[in-house]
Amino acid sequence: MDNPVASPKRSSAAGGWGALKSCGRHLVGSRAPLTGARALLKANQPDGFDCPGCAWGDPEHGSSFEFCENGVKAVSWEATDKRTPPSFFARHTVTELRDWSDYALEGEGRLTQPMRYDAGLDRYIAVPWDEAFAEIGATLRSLDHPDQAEFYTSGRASNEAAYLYQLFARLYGTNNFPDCSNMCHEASGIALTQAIGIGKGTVSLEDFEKADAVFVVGQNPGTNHPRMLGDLRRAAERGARVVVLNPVRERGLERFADPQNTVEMLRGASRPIASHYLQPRLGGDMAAFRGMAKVIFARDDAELAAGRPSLLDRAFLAKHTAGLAAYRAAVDATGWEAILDQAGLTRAEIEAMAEVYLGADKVIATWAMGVTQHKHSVATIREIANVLFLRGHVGRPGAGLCPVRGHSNVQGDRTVGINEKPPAALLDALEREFGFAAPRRHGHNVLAAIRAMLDGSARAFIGLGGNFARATPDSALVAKALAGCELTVHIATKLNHSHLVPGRIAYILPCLGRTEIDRNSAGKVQIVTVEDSMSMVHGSGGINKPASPHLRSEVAIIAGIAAATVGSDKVDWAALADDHDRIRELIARTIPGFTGYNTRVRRPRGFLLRNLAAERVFETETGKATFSDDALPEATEHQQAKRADDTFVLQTFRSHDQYNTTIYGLDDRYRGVYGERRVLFAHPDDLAAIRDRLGERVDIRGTHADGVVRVAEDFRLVPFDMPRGSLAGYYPELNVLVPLSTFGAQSDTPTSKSVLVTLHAR
Ligand SMILES: Nc1nc2c(c(=O)[nH]1)N[C@H]1C(S)=C(S)[C@@H](COP(=O)(O)OP(=O)(O)OC[C@H]3O[C@@H](n4cnc5c(=O)[nH]c(N)nc54)[C@H](O)[C@@H]3O)O[C@H]1N2
Ligand SMILES: Nc1nc2c(c(=O)[nH]1)N[C@H]1C(S)=C(S)[C@@H](COP(=O)(O)OP(=O)(O)OC[C@H]3O[C@@H](n4cnc5c(=O)[nH]c(N)nc54)[C@H](O)[C@@H]3O)O[C@H]1N2
Ligand SMILES: [Mo]
Repeated sequence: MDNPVASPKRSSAAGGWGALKSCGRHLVGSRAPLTGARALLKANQPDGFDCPGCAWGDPEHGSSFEFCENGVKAVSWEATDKRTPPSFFARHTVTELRDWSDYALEGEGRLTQPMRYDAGLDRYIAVPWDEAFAEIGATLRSLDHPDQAEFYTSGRASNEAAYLYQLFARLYGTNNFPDCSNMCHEASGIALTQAIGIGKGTVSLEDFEKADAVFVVGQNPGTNHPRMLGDLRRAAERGARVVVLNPVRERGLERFADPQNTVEMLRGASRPIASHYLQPRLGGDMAAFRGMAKVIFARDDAELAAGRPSLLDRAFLAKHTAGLAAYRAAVDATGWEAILDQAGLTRAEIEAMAEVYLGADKVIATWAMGVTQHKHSVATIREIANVLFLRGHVGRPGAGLCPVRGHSNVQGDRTVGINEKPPAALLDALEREFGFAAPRRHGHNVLAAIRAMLDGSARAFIGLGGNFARATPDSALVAKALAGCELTVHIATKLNHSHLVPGRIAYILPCLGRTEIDRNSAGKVQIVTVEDSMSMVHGSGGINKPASPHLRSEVAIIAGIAAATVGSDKVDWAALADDHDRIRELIARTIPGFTGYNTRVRRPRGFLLRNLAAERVFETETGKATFSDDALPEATEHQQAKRADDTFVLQTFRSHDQYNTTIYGLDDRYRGVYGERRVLFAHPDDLAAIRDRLGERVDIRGTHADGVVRVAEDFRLVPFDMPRGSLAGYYPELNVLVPLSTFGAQSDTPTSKSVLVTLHAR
């Protein structure tokens, strides 16, 4: 037998040798194969660090390393031995660096020292930490009002860093917490709070072992949550039905070869995952679920008429839910024509979905960005919840609602207080503990923060991680917004484009990554904690030597800025930075669910934050699981595009070689794209017509009529199995086309999965 790694079998399934080969390349490419490999063995282990990749849960017996290709990339990206020291910045002006790609910038490696922008030289120059803190503090204090400052969080920040950050900003006097989740699962939080009283999912990993049917909606786990594929595959092997709703045929959802299964790897075998693969139109999921509900009600009516028992969980509906009658009326009022047109599915396909649902005792629904980044995302998620309620699929084993989170701690950051509309109970608790009057005004989310920076009412931007300038819509406008600030501060591990649109006073503050050892002044190793998509809170401690002796932990950096801004009378910042146990004690005293935090988090696998909805206690306005009765959108973007000649609906998604705005490589292996990112996927028939009219390469123009001209230039057309009339391409290159002025109802989430565009010859 060939050496499998040297000559990998090309398999058409996700995972498999392709994944292993890719891992080897990423470890070697990071120029840190040893540190990287050692680090990998500790990822998601009880005594290691939490994988900075995704927010999927960890298995109960955390002893065997769960292989994950994209976890490898995330770890080796951080554990690289490449550096961007002050000499790098001496060689390159900021203006010059602005022309570099995202890939090239982060490819230069880890930041090593705090840097201050010198406008005269157009370069970043190294500064001592204390000088940086003093000037940042003085500038924040000089603003007319605390609401002139924006405190952005990216979801990799630990619970400890996020808690300190919100405490600092509130002591300073504002609730301006734009957060990456505003562009991500905001709609899930809002819809679930309305429906079940808590903005989180209700399932655990164990539920996937019991489910009879799993609906995977608007999600590409083969790339973005690879460890979820293992759970889906095991479910499929047990005979559970896996129903995929995705306009695009994602290979990872069709077949999967488990890299941990030796026999399978040697035989080049793979297993089918999806039992049903349905390809709705972009934004058509609400209609698809509404159609299912119509079928379910009709089937139930027929059973009752024939004198047989109801197909619905009548006991659950009566005892635990509110609003069923209004929902039923809304379903009855929705015609099949609208359903089929919006969903882009046949009636037979929707009936098949309903049959799977009716044939299963335990149903789970999972979803991600394909659902949350539309105008009607909140209504869609409520519709998914409505359908699950009908047969009582919430709050019992093997069933439930599962928004699959993005960043590894985006859920935890919210739990510990990153919230621009904080509940009174949180502010009351902070006031009691720290003896200050917390600001009660609602603050800014991402879109409000951008508007405020653009109109001059916000003048300072602090970024705890992330890449605000590239992750947000209308990239050019956002760059202008940041550059117009009096102060910009970025706490980061690698250089990115947000750092290259400096405010008048601008800093890049380099921090330790999660894989690195964090020691306090007494040499004691510190851990941080994170919460996964299943509400499990666990510890994370680095094992690698820090990338530079000058790096500080995120906690220490926030503490330094806070002390220089609000002083240390109310909070002893230095003491908290020195011992994270003290921060956890404060969290335990002010955030519900964290009693005994320091002990419980040191148990293998950590602890589960109590989720009342999973126990069928629904803290909604009605005190019950609550049905919605929304009408379908009047016209989805697809329907609008059909009316206008030559208009397409574009979704922006992730390639297999990227982590959000971080580009690891230029391949998208599962979609057959190699060495390039400026591609535009289209249905083969659409593609042929476009090519005849315009040629191989096209420019894309946004058609949203708000006076802003939006053009993305030079994209190569690639045929793909997807509905006609839709296009797909990569974020962040296409963010120039996503309008700031279209966003989700209630959620304010940019509509990154439904952008109206036209194509033009080059
Ligand atoms: N390796 C890696 N892992 C990641 C990330 C990463 O960039 N790289 N990002 C992390 C983050 S922050 C997040 S939020 C998650 C994102 O995880 P995903 O939500 O899987 O991310 P996207 O690539 O945006 O994929 C969206 C999927 O939804 C489909 N889709 C688009 N529009 C629709 C629609 O209208 N209906 C339906 N049914 N489907 C639709 C697309 O075809 C695509 O398959 O992953 C996290 N994990
Ligand atoms: N068009 C379009 N736009 C989108 C999306 C989309 O699907 N389409 N998705 C949206 C979603 S779901 C999200 S979550 C956002 C993501 O938005 P962000 O969270 O703002 O972006 P990231 O690309 O994850 O941030 C990458 C940067 O984080 C820094 N970083 C990495 N690790 C660490 C660390 O440990 N500590 C610190 N302090 N910094 C670190 C590095 O400097 C790196 O350059 O983008 C959104 N934007
Ligand atoms: Mo996300």
